Amino acid sequence: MKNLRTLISETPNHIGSSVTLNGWVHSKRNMGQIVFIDLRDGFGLLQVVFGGNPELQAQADQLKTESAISVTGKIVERGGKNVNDKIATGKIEMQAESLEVLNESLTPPFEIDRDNVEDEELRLKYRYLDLRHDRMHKNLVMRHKTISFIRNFLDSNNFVDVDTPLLSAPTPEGARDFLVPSRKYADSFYALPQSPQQYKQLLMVAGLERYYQIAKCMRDEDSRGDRQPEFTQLDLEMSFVEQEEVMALNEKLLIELVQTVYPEKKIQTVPFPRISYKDAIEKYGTDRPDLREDKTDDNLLAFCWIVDFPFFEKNDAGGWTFTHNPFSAPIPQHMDDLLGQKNIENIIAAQYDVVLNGSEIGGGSIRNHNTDALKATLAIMGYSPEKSAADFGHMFEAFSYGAPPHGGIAWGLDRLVMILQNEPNIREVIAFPKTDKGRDPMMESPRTVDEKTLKELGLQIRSTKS
Ligand code: AMO
Repeated sequence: MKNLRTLISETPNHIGSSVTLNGWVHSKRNMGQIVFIDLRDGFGLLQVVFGGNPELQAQADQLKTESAISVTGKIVERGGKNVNDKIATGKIEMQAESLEVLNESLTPPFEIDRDNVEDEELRLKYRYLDLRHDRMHKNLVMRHKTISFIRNFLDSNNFVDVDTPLLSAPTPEGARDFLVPSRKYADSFYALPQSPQQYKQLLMVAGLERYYQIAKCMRDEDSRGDRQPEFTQLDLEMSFVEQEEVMALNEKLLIELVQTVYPEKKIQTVPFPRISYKDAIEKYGTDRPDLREDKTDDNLLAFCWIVDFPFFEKNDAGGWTFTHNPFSAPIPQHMDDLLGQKNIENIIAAQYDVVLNGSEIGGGSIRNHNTDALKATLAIMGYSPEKSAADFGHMFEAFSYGAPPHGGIAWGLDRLVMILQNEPNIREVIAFPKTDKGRDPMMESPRTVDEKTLKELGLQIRSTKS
């Protein structure tokens, strides 16, 4: 009978026994008398030795790298000088007794065990091979550990994970919406959410009190190193809270996350420094300063909070627009100015951003839970009562049923994991990202669709040139 499969990470517990390993041919060396294979599975790497059996050796010599194989043999200790301290299983090896090729691989378009492949298009076209690389594999595992820690922490703090719709309504949240044409309502569109902002506030009206979600957000904006059209937030919202409580909970979560999942890293200053927006701009010329005392240290984390943001700023047309989102409240002492629509340039929002090593990794605010404050915000921005009602009528209505005071935050999870993993851009920590031109070369998206589909949706392409 065939052995049950053993994971490579478990092989040190099987010295002296015969086991079966499944995995990929990481590399192969033919030394004449002996063929060596480095076998890789999802959990480790082990040297497999084919010697003493010419038939088996010839079979091993035929193996192509990256083929999926199953190999049975005895786990033995390596002789002193053959120990490889670089890998966890470097003190042992397998003496192969039999070999089965489960699926042969073509020659990969780039070397899996390489330091870097410059061609981003090629990497993304063959992302499933790119992800076989140890560094990429680790990035996904650490991303998972980070999310898993967050979930456990929030779970033990009475947060409820609620998923909210992806087919939503167009909203003026700041970026451009991705639209989804509706077949049943041929002149109408859903929009993919830029964030679950409105839903999470509606969940507060619904009495959830503490909500979170690892949420997909879609924004039709140009990609950059730290920006993707589709990204992931840790989104959370709390009822009956003030700014201090939201900040304290998030600071605790970030500190415990680092201590548990990244114990080798050092947080430069605890509690996190708090800097007003005005001071940050004056002193550092940016609202996301990099406060690290030693920028060459991969393991140094300099968090800070940026607070006291101006609520409004002038837009290109000379009118007022919000700096964060229209749902933010002013700090309590500026509520009268907001309601009276006066002193607009001096109104400070109850908003807080969390910055890490020069990157904005999160932002949130206390919200306007009463309709008058939200209406005043929209009026300052030049919305007519009709336009306000058309865009936000459902929020006004919801808030008029005893909406509790509430506030929250969203972290850019990809950005946080990028920094924790010392990666230069967020594509390295996202399994299937888009290129910097917003394309997926593997799925070939976006794509054109046929005439019949367009017709069903009531759409007509006017021109392929813009
Ligand atoms: P905001 O728009 O500031 O707030 O987003 C929160 C955090 O999400 C990250 N982020 C992005 N990451 C990758 N690609 C992008 N295109 C991208 N855009 C934003 C940033 C940012 O700090 N609903 C509010 C949150 C709230 O008020 O609770 C919101 O979405 O790290």
